Amino acid sequence: MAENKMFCFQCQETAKGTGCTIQGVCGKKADTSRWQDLLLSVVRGIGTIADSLRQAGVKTGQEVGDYIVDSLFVTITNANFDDQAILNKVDKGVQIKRELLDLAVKNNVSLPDYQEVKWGGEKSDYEAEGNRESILRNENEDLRSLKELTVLGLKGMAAYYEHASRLDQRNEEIVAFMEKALATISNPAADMDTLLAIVLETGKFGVDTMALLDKANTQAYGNPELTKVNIGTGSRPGILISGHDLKDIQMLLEQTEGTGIDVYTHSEMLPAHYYPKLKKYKHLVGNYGNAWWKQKEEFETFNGPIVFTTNCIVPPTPKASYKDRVFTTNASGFPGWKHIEADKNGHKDFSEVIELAKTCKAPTAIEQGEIVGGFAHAQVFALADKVVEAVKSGAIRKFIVMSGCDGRMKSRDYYTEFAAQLPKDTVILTSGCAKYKYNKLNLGDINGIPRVLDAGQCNDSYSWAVVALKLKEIFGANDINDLPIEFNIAWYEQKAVIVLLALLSLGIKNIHIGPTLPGFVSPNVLKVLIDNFGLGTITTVEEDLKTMVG
Ligand code: SF4
Ligand code: SF3
Repeated sequence: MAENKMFCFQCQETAKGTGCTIQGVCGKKADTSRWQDLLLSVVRGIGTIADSLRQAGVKTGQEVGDYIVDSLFVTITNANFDDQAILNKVDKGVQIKRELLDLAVKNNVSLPDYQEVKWGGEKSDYEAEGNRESILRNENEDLRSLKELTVLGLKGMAAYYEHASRLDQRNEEIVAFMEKALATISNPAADMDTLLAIVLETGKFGVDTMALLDKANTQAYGNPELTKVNIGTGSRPGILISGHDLKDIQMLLEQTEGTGIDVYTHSEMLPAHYYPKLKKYKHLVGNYGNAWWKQKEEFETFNGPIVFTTNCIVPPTPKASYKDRVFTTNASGFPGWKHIEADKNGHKDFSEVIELAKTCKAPTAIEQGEIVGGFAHAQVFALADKVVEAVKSGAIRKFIVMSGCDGRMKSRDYYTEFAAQLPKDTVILTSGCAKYKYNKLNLGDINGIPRVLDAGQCNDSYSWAVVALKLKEIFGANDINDLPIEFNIAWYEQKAVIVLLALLSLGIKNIHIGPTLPGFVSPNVLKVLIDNFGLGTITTVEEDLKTMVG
């Protein structure tokens, strides 16, 4: 068998469902994969040392937590393909680690002797350390599975934490947990029970992080409200903004106001339209295109500049006409694309993007019409009487949570068919880019309640947990699992992992995940998840309709 050039199994599209070993299906090269492995090893080292210092009562400062968060985010699927940007993060991490080691010596704090702590950080050893610290360093597949489940959950948590922190919401307990979890998975002696416990605790902190981001977003921009979003185009040049970071779209909207340039959202930025303090901008004209994986065609016809605030980037083909008009910011990056940095006050200057937009044609229309969204928890509560009445009268038989991710696999057509074939007395609760599989189907409404309720981005799955807990209270149910709610979650990358772990930590059982089970869950770990949580995958639309709706 050919030797592995790399090993990555973190997303749903991993080669053969087991792992990418030559090049990523996502386009990630073996070198990039090694530098990500190296960066993760530096992060584990820093997390372990910071955890020991914290236990000893020694303060480490905000820079350490921010570094851990940002570095984890950089390694999320489709976030950053730029080797130099990753290596710069490694350099910074080595420096932070040395400062923490000095702090430990000064305060007489003894540290664990794990490889991640001992590694000296010599540049000449980067390649060897990256190779040593690959995912396959853990030989036992069950221990590896639990460690990866933890770190992949931490990546999703880090992404959400970073968005919240950019809106000045931080939480020291979440950072402390991240450090503890990184220390736990660095420990070569950690056993199954210890690792299982840390996986479950990751879910608990996942809920806290989603709550933190919900607070950050709603305090900054108001509660999402029922909104119709135009999917057509205007006649002026436009800038397309993708990813999840609302602070970025806010700054872009402020800087484009009065310039004659329109702003369009793409993929996971669609929910920006639902927030009162963002939708007030008249030049936020619509949402262009679909989920991330269609970008290669859609960016061609958009004609103007594109700004990536986070994942999901698809590497362009050499012939792509748009490749000189793409910008990245935050944890995202791609070689050759200009990266916009924030100044020390968090401000970003988008003037280069705006000037470029002025030289571009208006977007070519690829669709016409509107889609409806904005059903986060506050908007659903505003309709609570109507919803409760519809459930009591039997007008609504079931809610199906279909949150999560979209992706390019043909098998995801399942979600379009499942949505289309759901009986007319069911309502889909969605969030994340999974919605693009069915949000243009015109599934109608039940007594004025749309049959697809979109809460927002993937992190807004939190809204469905809040709504479920509220319904439990209203209906006086003993158990959240007694409610007429089913979970049919589509996953792709690591934000969906933290959403899943968060739902499990809330006691939600019998969640179906698809289109396939994760490659990083070993058969024994899967058995634990099935036995304890009834976790399952999807089968056929007909079978699953019978199981979930009856
Ligand atoms: Fe493969 Fe997914 Fe990893 Fe990319 S992120 S290398 S597709 S497993
Ligand atoms: Fe989508 Fe990447 Fe996951 Fe935020 S943008 S849900 S896949």
